[in-house]
Order: sequence, then structure tokens, then C-alpha cells
Amino acid sequence: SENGTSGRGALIVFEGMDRSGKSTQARRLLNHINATTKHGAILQPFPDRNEPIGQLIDRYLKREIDFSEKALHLAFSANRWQKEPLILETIDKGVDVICDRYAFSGVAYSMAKGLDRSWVRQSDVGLPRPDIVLYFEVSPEVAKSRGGFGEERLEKEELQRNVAKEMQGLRGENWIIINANNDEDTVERDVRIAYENIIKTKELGKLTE
Ligand code: 2DT
Ligand code: MG
Repeated sequence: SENGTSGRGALIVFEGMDRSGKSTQARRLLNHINATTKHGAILQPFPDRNEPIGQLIDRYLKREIDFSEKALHLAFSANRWQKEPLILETIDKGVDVICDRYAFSGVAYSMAKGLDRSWVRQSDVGLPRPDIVLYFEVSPEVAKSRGGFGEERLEKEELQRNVAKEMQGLRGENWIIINANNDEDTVERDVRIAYENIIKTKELGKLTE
């Protein structure tokens, strides 16, 4: 199939809590797009743990090094800015970019830890604005039934509840709520429907305050 009207790729973001299945579904959408279109897609996880700043974030999450909360926030944001040129070049070539988490995680996690709203938003202003955000909504019971939290920092129930609350406040008109309590095939179908219905503006937008 052809890539929409404008020829550019789409920027698609998966957001949601831990254990909501977003990483599994992001990979499934990647495979689907690459199997069924000429233009194809790439998958870009955030944090990107391969990039230099992402390696520091990885060590923080594994409790090997410490960050102050504000420095950590800026590191997550800088990790995204490192990938901005790649995202723009890829979209320009007509290839879709699928992000597993994005600036919404950055804002919601930092606000859940008590940082100021306008301060946390500032560092992501100007990043590419997604054409669509697929928000995976999962009930705490279902998330729990998929296995307990692991060893990494931030995998705490109370923090997760606060993050979910902050995410509510970030919803915009380009957000699609996916019922992630459903089985994998149902969720995959809902994601594909959302993908087929993306409406792209001529130019990719930018995140604003
Ligand atoms: P994964 O489990 O998805 O690898 O994420 N996080 C993520 C933030 O606090 N700020 C951010 O900007 C991003 C992208 C969410 C690891 C943890 O990092 C958190 C969980
Ligand atoms: Mg995790």
C-alpha cells in the first residue's frame, strides 16, 4: 500500500504502563508494516539503551549509578534529542517510525515524582510530534496477573499509579486509547485499525508546551 497522501512516514508512539503489552504490540506492528507495505517501518525504543546517554540511563535503572531527579529527567530527554535527526530522516524517506515510549513517559514519570509541570515539559519542546499516540490502558489487576515487577528502579506499584494519573492529563486529540486488558490478537487488531486510520498533516508537527 502507498504511504498516505503526503508521502512522508508516520510517527507512531506506544505509551502505557509496565506490563500493558506495548512492547510486544509495537514489534507486531513493525512486522505487519514491513510485511504489507513497500515503505516499511523502524522501531525506536525510549529509553534507547544503546546510545551513550541511554547507557547511563540503563546503569541508573540497574542501580549501578545515581542521578538527581532533574538530571535524570534531562538525560531521558537528551536521549530522545540524540535520535531526533534519525527520526526526521526516516520520516522524510517515507518510512514509518514506531516509538516504544516517548516524551509522554518522560513528563508523566517526572511529574509523578513531584517535578514541576512546566519545567519537565520544556526539555522536549520542539521534538517531532507524533501523528498518533496509542495509549495502552490496563487495569492494575490484569497487569499484576502478567507477572510481578522486576528488579529495575521505577517498577513500583505506587509510582505506577501516579504515572497513570499523570498520563490522563497528557491526552490530546491524536491519542487512541487501546484496551490492553484484551488478549494479544484483539489488541493487535485494534492497533492495526488505528494504524490504517492515521491522518497525517503535510508536515510533521512539533511538541509544544
Ligand atoms: P522501559 O521499561 O520501557 O525500558 O523503560 N522512563 C522512560 C522515564 O522515566 N522517562 C522517560 O522519558 C522514558 C522514555 C519508564 C524504563 C523506565 O524508564 C521510565 C520505565
Ligand atoms: Mg520496564
